[in-house]
Amino acid sequence: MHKRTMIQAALAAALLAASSLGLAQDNKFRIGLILPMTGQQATTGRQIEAAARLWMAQNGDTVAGKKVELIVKDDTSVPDVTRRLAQELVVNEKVNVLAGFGITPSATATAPIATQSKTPEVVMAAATSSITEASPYIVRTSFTLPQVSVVLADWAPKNGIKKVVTLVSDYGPGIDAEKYFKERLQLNGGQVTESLRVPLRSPDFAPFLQKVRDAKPDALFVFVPSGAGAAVMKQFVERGMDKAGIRLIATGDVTDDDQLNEMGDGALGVVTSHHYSAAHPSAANKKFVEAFEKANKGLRPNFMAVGGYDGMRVIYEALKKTQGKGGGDALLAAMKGQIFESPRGPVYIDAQTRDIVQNVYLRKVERKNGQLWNVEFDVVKDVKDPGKAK
Ligand code: VNL
Repeated sequence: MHKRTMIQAALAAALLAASSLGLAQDNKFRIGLILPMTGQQATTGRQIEAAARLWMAQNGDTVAGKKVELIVKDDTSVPDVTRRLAQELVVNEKVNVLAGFGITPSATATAPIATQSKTPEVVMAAATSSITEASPYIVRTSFTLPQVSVVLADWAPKNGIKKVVTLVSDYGPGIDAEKYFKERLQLNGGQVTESLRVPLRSPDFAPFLQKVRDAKPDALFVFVPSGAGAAVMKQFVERGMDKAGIRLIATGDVTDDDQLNEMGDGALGVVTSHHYSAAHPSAANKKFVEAFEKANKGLRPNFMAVGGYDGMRVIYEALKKTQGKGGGDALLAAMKGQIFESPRGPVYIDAQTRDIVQNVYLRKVERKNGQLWNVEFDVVKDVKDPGKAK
């Protein structure tokens, strides 16, 4: 055997031994929550940790006779760090479930560890379509970029938007958004005339926006990850794009509830598609938003918080169903097919794909009671990830 293969085999054996040992050892149920708590994606970590803690405060920390322990680790959104932390959590801390994952590369870097140790990996944030295919132990409670992008590409041409330039972060979810938006727009008789990609780390939007100005499309379609939307919005307005008659349309990651209020009037009227708005008018969501704000000094929950909150529900329900006696395979089986009402609306975990099926809403930024909100004005129900159809 090659040295590398031997090391991998030894590691796989260690991971498996560690995870099965963990089962019988004590009466604890450990959730290893790996998130970006510092660095460019820190808002995502803050939202998800707060949501997980809210879930536990509301639902207790004893489930099926087990004491639930949340172990939070900061991966600074560096995938090598995510992988190392996941390995330590499985081998040393004997976690029963791995969860979190702020960005796609972190989720996929952990996939081999989930597979080898037979530990469910609950992806609460990352949203590239293919993530769930990286391991049969991955279950997702966030969303996918194809899921929300096709809905906007159906809306646009019916609303005077035919010629579009796309601008996305140059990695998994951005490439998904670009591809699925473009294909669907073309199918609907529209056209993407140019596809621009900006780096994920410290992007400078100015030169790209200048290109868009010169191209004079009906609209600019944007995807950037949570936390980066305010910068795009600011530069879009500063460069007078809206005055030049170019509309901004985007996935809801751009008009992120975490930052929306700071974006100011420049954001008014921007139409986006997404699976969650803090303004979603349901009793369940009202309760969720109020409780979240109360527990976090007025911080408004965003779509990351909802992915974390629902992820905790999926884990708790699986623990209940297996009566605290299940290993990774039993937990995974109990996660598949779960159906429930989320603050975002009705959802289920597709048993075949392990991905979330949910409503996708069209929303417009409006000012209400002095605050900016993504106000939903239309909905497409039970949208499956289009990336899985092939
Ligand atoms: C991803 C997708 C990350 C959408 C995001 O924010 C987001 C990802 C941190 O898959 O990396 O809004």
